[in-house]
Amino acid sequence: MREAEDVRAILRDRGPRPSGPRRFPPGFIWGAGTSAYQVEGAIDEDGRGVSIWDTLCARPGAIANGDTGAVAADQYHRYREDAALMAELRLATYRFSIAWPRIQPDGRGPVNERGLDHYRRVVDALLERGIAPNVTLYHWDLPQALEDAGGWSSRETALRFADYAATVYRALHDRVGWWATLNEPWCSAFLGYATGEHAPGVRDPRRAVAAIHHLNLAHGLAIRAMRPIDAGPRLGIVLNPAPIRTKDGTPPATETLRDGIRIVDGIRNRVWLDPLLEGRYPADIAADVAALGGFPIADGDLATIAAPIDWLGVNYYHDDTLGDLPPGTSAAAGAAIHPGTAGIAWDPPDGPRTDQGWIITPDGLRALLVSIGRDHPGAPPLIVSENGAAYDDPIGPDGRIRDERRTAYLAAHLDSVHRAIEEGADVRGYIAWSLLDNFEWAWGYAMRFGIVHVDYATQRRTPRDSALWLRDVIAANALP
Ligand code: IFM
Repeated sequence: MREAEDVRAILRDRGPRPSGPRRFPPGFIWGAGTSAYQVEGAIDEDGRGVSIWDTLCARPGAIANGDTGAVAADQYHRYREDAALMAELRLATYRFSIAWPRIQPDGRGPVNERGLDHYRRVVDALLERGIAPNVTLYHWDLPQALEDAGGWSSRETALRFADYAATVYRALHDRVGWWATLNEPWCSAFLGYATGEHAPGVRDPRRAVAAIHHLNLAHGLAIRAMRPIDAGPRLGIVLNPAPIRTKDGTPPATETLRDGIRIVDGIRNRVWLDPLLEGRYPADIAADVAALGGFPIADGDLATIAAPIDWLGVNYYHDDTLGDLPPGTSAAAGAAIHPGTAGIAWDPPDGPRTDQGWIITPDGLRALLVSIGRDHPGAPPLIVSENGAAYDDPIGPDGRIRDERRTAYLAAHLDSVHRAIEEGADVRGYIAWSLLDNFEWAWGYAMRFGIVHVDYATQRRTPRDSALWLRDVIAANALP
C-alpha cells in the first residue's frame, strides 16, 4: 500500500538504525488505553448522572453524524471479554478512565456506590488477567451540574475534583498502582472553552484562560488529597505537549510568525509544564492573557500545583506546524485565546496524513521526550500514555484487517521512543491509543483508532494486524 510505504519512507529518512532488534529497557511497560465516555456506553445505568458530553451530543450539528456515546463499544458490559483480549495481546497495563458522573451524579455530595462497584469489578477483572490498571480520574466527562455552576472557569470545580479524586482513590488505592489526575487539560480548556469543538462547547477566551488555572489547581489539590491516604501508588498527570514549529523546521521568517509560535507554544505546552514542574507560569504568557482576565491565582496555588508527582504521561500524535496567514484569509477559531496570533495559520507540510488529516511527524516524539527532561531537570519519569492513528482498513475475506499504515505509524513512533531513550530520556512505558475503536469526540464513530476493530452493530472485536504486530513487539520487548 503506497501510503504505508510513505510512512516507512519517513522512518528511513531519519537515518540508519541498528540492523538487529532495538531492545527496550527491562521492565518497560507496554499497554493500550481508552476513556470512559469513548467506550463504556450505558449512560443511564446504575445511577450515572449527566455529563457535559451527553449534553453536547444532544446539540444538533455538534457531533459528526449525530453520534453519541450512549452505547459506544459497550465496555460497561464487556469489560471481562476485553480483559481477556488484552491478555491475548500480552498487554501489561490498561489505561482507562473513571466517569465522574457515575461516582457523584451531580459532581458533589453523596457517593453512588453502584458506580464505584462497577470500577471495583473492572479492576478485579484486569488483575485476574495479570494486567495492571492505570486509572485516569478525569478524561473530559464533567458532571453537567458542575458545568451549570461555572465548569472549569470556576474555582469551585477544582475543589470538587479533589473531593471526587480522594473518594475514588480511597476505594481503589489498594489495587491500582498507577493514577493520573487529568487527561490533556489543554483540550478541556482550549477545545472546551475557546474553540467550542469539545464539551461544554463554549467560545469564550476569558473562560478558557480561567479554566487553564483551575485545571492545574484541580490536579494539585487532588494530589494533595490522595497522597496522605496511601503514599504507595504512583501519582501523575497526562498532558499532550507538542513541538510547535515551521513546517520545514527552519526559524520563522517574520516577527509575526516568531511571536505566534511563542504564544501557541505557551498555551499548548508551557502553561501546563511550567507550573507543574517549576511552580510558576511563563511570564510572557501570563502578560499576554492579562487582557483576558489573567490566571486567577490565589495565595499558595502555585505550590499546590507543583506538588511532587511520580510520573508524567505524554500523549503524542503530531507536531503543530505554523506559517504566516496567507493574505485575504482569516485567523482560525480559537485565535482569540492566543492574543497576537491573528496573522498566523496552520501550515502543514506535504506528505501522508491519517484519516483525520493529521500529519505524521514521528521525530517530534523523540524531540519532545528528550526536551522535557532537558528543560525540566526535576521532571519525573515519562510514560508515552497515548500514541496512535485513525485508519479504516477493510476486513478481508479471510477475516484479517491489514492495517499496514497503522503498523508503520506505530513502528515509526516506537523507533522515536527508542531513540529518545538512547539520548537519555527517562521513558518507562508506551501505551497505544486505542485498544478499541471508539467515540472520537466531535468526529463521532467516523474515526477508527483501535488496534482492535469494533463492529458497532454486533460489538464483535477483531484484532487488526497492528495489534498482532504489537503483541510480538511486547513479547520481544524490542522492535524487530
Ligand atoms: O481520542 C482522543 C483521546 O480521547 C485523547 N487524546 C487524543 C485521542 C485522539 O484524538
